[in-house]
Amino acid sequence: MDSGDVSGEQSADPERLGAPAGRRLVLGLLAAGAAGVLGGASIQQGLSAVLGPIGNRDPTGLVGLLPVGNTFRFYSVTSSVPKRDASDYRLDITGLVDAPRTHTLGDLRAMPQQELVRDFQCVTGWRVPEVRWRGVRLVDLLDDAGVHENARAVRFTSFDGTYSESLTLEQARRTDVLVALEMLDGPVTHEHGGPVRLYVAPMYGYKSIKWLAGIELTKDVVPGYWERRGYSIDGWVGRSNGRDDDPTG
Ligand SMILES: Nc1nc2c(c(=O)[nH]1)N[C@H]1C(S)=C(S)[C@@H](COP(=O)(O)O)O[C@H]1N2
Ligand SMILES: [Mo]
Repeated sequence: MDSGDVSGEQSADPERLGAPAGRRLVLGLLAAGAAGVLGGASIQQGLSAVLGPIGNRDPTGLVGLLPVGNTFRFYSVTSSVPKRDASDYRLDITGLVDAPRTHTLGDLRAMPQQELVRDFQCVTGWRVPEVRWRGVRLVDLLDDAGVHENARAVRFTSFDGTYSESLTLEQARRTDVLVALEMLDGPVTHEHGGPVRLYVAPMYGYKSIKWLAGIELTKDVVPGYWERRGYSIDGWVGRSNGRDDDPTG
């Protein structure tokens, strides 16, 4: 089975990894930038390339302040993830539903698509503004399967075999929660969690599970991977994890 290397926020909470080395590197890069060692567009490319791995474990929050351009980091808690495409991708909808479903990529592409242009923000401090997302509204998939009255939450699993996430049923029914087939004006790439990932627009990036494989309706919320390691179950941007001011006041 073909396997793609992705690395990033691996086994430890990025906010708890040792600070000193990261801080030294960050300050060194700031100095390099200030001295004009790099020029023009190459500053962004150079720093992005170097900062990729550092950004994944940025306990200082300083990386988020650097002028590195608004780029994504690629995160995975596993060292490799199998590749899936239209021939073998499946999305299972199970649990407290009338009609469990298995959708192929073709099935999902044939459903009505919703487009959203929204910022993407990781709780560790980086943000990519105005990303274009396209996919099936999660609520449409839930309605199609017929959610039981006693279901209160949704559990998401990944074909990386390790990551998981959760939403309350109320959150899952929001129209700005997508089972995304496209981001950044093209199919969701393998590194970004393709062919299908979740996109929870109003919440921090960790809610947007990559390599989505399973949607299970449950009685209660089952905390996800990072939530069992200290992140808030409700990941509203600006209202949790103490990193941002609440834009709603
Ligand atoms: N399967 C899986 N999904 C995941 C993660 C992960 O490690 N594995 N990391 C989460 C976090 S913390 C963030 S910020 C985003 C990053 O998305 P990107 O890798 O496309 O930039 O994915 C989220 N979804
Ligand atoms: Mo994140």
